[in-house]
Order: sequence, then structure tokens, then C-alpha cells
Amino acid sequence: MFEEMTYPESVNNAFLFIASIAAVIIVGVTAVMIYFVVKYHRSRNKKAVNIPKHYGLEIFWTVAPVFLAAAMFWYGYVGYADITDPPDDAMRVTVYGQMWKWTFEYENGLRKDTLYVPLNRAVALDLKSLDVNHSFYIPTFRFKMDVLPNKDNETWFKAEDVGEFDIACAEYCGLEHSYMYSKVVVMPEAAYKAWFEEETAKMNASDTTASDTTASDTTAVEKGASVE
Ligand SMILES: [Cu+2]
Repeated sequence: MFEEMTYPESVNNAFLFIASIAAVIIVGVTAVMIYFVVKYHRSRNKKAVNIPKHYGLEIFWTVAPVFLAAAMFWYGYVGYADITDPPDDAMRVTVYGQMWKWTFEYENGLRKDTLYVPLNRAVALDLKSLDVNHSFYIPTFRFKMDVLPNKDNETWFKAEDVGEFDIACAEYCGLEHSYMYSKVVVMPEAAYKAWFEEETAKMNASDTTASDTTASDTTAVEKGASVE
């Protein structure tokens, strides 16, 4: 059932599913509570009585939440299993998080501080931090993954609309954390190819390896990258 569904749709559905369960529970519990407040009001029950155990009811309110919790876990797990398992034919980009910027490195060594990707193509991301914990977050793609200094996380996405979308850092990482924004630019395949060839030619023509990152940032990326 998840094959036809895009990853953002599956996240939206999981959210809707969990919010619906929460809504049913809050309305149900509140309704029963109001009913009991009226039914067992002091004016109608002058003398306290002991209400004996009801095993059927106790089994129901134990078993039903187990199934609900298991269903919520399953929804979340299916999505997690999906975004941590990139397809084999995905193009690969290494994402470096550092205080307080993102750097994207393509397979040929091209580095950018904006993530350019082709439309409808799986993009696998190798997430590395050069300093502290960060979190790579593209809200439009319903997509968030930790970026850690001592563990390389992997994730992927496939953009299905052309446009520019925000990238944020979703893990507090110091003073300028709130400015740690970038963009993912989704381009049609042909436009992306032309862009990539032009940028690669520019990179090859110049001595430095990065064209839109500053020299000091490039050094930081190299320093971090050589640690492995
Ligand atoms: Cu950060």
C-alpha cells in the first residue's frame, strides 16, 4: 500500500491517523466523564455504593490501547524504514553540517551551499557533522534526520515538484542556529544537467574546489572530511 504513496504523503497520513485517534479519545473520554458527572451526581446517589470489577471492560481498555499504540508505531516505523534505505540507483550528495551552515558535496567534488537536485530523481544524502549535533530538515518534504559528528547517517528523498524549498537545522547547535538556513532547488532534468556541467567546468577552471563557499569554509570541510 505504501508503494504508490510518496514519502511526504505517508508522513501526512501517519500524522492524520495519530491526530484522529487522539481526537476520538479526547472526545470519547470527555463525553463519558460528563455523563458520569451527571449520572452519579450527589443528588441522585445519596449513599455511596461499591461498584464491583468488570473483567470484560478491563480487558477491553487494556487490549484496545495496545493495538492503537502498535498501529501508531507501525505507521512511524514504515516511514522510517523507507527514508533510511536509499534506492541503489540514487545520485549521492554528501551533506556537511557545521556551525552554522550547510555544505553540499557532489560525487565529482563540486561543493555548493545550496542543494541543487534534478526532478523525479532519488537523491541519497550522506550526513556528516564537522562539529556538534545538527539536524537536516526540509519541511516541505516532511523530512528530518540527525547530523552527528561521530556517526554518519544516511537518508534520501525524491523531489516531485520544481521549485525552491527551505532547508533548516532542527537541532539547537549554538548561537546562530536560527540562521542555519539553506535551500533545496529542484530543477527539471535537462536544466539540472546544464547547471551541473557548467558548475563543474567552473570548478575545474579555478584553483579552489568550491565556487560559492568561502576559502575558510572549504578548509573546514576538508579538515572534517579528512578525519575519517
Ligand atoms: Cu545546526
